[in-house]
Amino acid sequence: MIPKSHPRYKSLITRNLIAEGYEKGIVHITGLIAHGRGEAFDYLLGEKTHKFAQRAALACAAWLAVAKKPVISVNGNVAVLAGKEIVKLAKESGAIMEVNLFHRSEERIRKIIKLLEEEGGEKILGLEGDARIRGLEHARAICSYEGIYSSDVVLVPLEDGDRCEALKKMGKVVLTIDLNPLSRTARNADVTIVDNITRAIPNIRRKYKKLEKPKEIIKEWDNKKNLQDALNFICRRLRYIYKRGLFSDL
Ligand code: PTJ
Repeated sequence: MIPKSHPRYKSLITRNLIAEGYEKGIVHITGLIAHGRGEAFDYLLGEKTHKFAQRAALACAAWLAVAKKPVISVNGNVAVLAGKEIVKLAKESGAIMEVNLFHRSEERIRKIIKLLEEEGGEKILGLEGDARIRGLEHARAICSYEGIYSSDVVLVPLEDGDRCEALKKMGKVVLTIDLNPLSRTARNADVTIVDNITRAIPNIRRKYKKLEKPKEIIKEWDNKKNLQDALNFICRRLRYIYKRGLFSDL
């Protein structure tokens, strides 16, 4: 039991979710490594949602609103960290949920679908595996025809860079959530929310509910500039701490 008074309570609880998810066979073992990388970047961000993440969440909501066939891709980490919120976002935005795994296994897909159904999710795709993401080899290319394959806009949080690129080449609008602004996924997506998924999904939902003039938001969106803002923030923060020797503040 982690005491609520622990200064890193939230972070430790989130870490436990990932560890339990692994023990239940939902999170892939490499999901633990991916989580650690995410934690490191969240540390640099001060574990807060910044303006650049707010702006990207708004752009993401705008794309979900104008999409003809929006799909939200769910992997092991996403399911345990934000399953409940993803189900709500899918319902509110009319998006289809597809369990789409990098390390594909039917057993894990079934477990993730069950988890999402327990949170109220319906008609979750993933098991069909009747289409392929073009340009990728092996099982990581498999997807659902009715889901990712025929989508126009796809939200792929915590995604692998190769698959993000392949989805772009298929002509999809790719929205992502990635704490690492330097990752290939972050740099290739149309909208990158540099924030923790635990904060980002509720944030997209808030923006979606109050959304006005989505087409204008999309027209003005500049993902590269926004990513640069995220990087600049991290650099400024590190420089500030370095200059003042306030290492305990980091
Ligand atoms: O369940 P599977 O088989 O589909 O596998 C899922 C993982 C995450 C293991 C797989 O997609 C993978 O290996 O991803 P990568 O290439 O490690 O990329 C994950 C990205 O997500 C990294 O850039 C991390 O910094 C970032 N990340 C990790 N945790 C979070 C995060 N971003 C936002 N919120 C997080 N909590």
